[in-house]
Amino acid sequence: MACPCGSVEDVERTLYNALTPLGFEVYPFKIGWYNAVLSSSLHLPYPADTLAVVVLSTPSMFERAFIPFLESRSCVGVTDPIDQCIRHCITTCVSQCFPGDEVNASYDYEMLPSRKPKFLAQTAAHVASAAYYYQRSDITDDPWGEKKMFGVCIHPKLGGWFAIRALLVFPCVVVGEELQQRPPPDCVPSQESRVELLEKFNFHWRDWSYRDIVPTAERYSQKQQAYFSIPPGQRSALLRQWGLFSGTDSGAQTLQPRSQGGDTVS
Ligand code: B12
Repeated sequence: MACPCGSVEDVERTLYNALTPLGFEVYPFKIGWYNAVLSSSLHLPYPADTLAVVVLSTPSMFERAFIPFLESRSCVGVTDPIDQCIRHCITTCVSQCFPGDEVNASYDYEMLPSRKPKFLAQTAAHVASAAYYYQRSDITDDPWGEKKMFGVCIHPKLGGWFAIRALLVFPCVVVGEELQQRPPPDCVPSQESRVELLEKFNFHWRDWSYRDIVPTAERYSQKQQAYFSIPPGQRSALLRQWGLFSGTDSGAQTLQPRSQGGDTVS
C-alpha cells in the first residue's frame, strides 16, 4: 500500500507551505546520513532509508508565530513560552497536513531518560545541508589545549541568527534516489575565521557576535533580542509588561539584564 504521507517531495512541499509562513525552514534527510556519523548509542532507531526533516526557526518566527501565539492566549502554565509555541506550530501542522499518519516529532530541548538529547540538532542540520556544523575537529592545530570547546552551526544566509527546533520522522516514507546528500555550504572556510567563530560561540555567546560571522539577510529584532537577553525565569514578566501574557509562572518577577548562567535556547 502506498504511504499515506505521499512521496518525499510531497512531504517537503506540504511542510514548506505550512511552516514557511510562520518563520520556519525545513530540510529533509535520510536517517542513515545522521546515523553514519554517530556511535550506535546515539542512533535514531529507524531504518537507514527512512525520511526525516529538521526544522529551523528563522528570525521572523518571533513576529510571525510567537507574538500571535501569545496574543491568542494559548500560552499556559510554567513551561517555556517559546517551546510551547514551537510545539503548538509543529503539532498543528502535523495533525492538519498528515491526519492519522505516523509522524514522530522530537524537540531540541527534550532529553532521553539517559540524559542524552533526543536528537543532536547540529548533526541533523549538517547532514541535511541546512547549516555547516563547525567543530573543533574542523581546525588544525587549535590553540585551546585541554579546554572543552562546543561546536556551532552557521547558516549560509542567516549566519547564527536561527535555532534548530525539531526533528520530524516519517517512518512510512522510504527515501530512494530522489534525495541525494549534499555537503552544507562552508561559509566559514578559513582556519582563522573558524577559530574566531568557536571562540565567540564559547566565550562571548551572550554578545551575539558569533551570529554575525558571515553577512546575514535577517537578524533578530530589537524586541526579540530583548526577550532572549534576560534569564528564562524573568521572561514572563517581560511578556506581561508588553501586555502579551496573563498566566502564572514560577519565575522571579523583577526584570534584570542577564548576567550569568542559564541557557537562553535561542
Ligand atoms: C546540552 C546543550 C547545551 C549545554 C552543553 C553544550 C554542548 N554542545 O554539549 C550548554 C548548557 C553548555 C549549552 C549552551 C549553549 N547552547 Co546549547 N544545546 C544543548 C543541546 C540541548 C544538546 C547538545 C548536546 O548535548 N550534544 C551532545 C554532544 C556530545 O554532541 P556533539 O558535541 O555535537 O558531538 C557529536 C558530534 O561531534 C557527532 N559527530 C562526530 N563526527 C561527526 C562528523 C560530522 C560531519 C557531524 C555532522 C557530526 C559528527 O558525534 C558526537 C557525539 O558522539 C542542543 C540541542 C540539541 N538537542 O542538540 C543545544 C544547542 C547546541 N545549543 C545552542 C545554543 C545556541 C547554545 C547557547 C548559545 C545558549 C543559547 N541557547 O542561546 C550556549 C552556547 C554554548 C556556550 N558557550 O556555553 C544551539 C546551537 C545552535 C547552532 N547554531 O549551532 C542548540 C543546537 C539549540 C538550538 N535550539 O538551536 N547548550
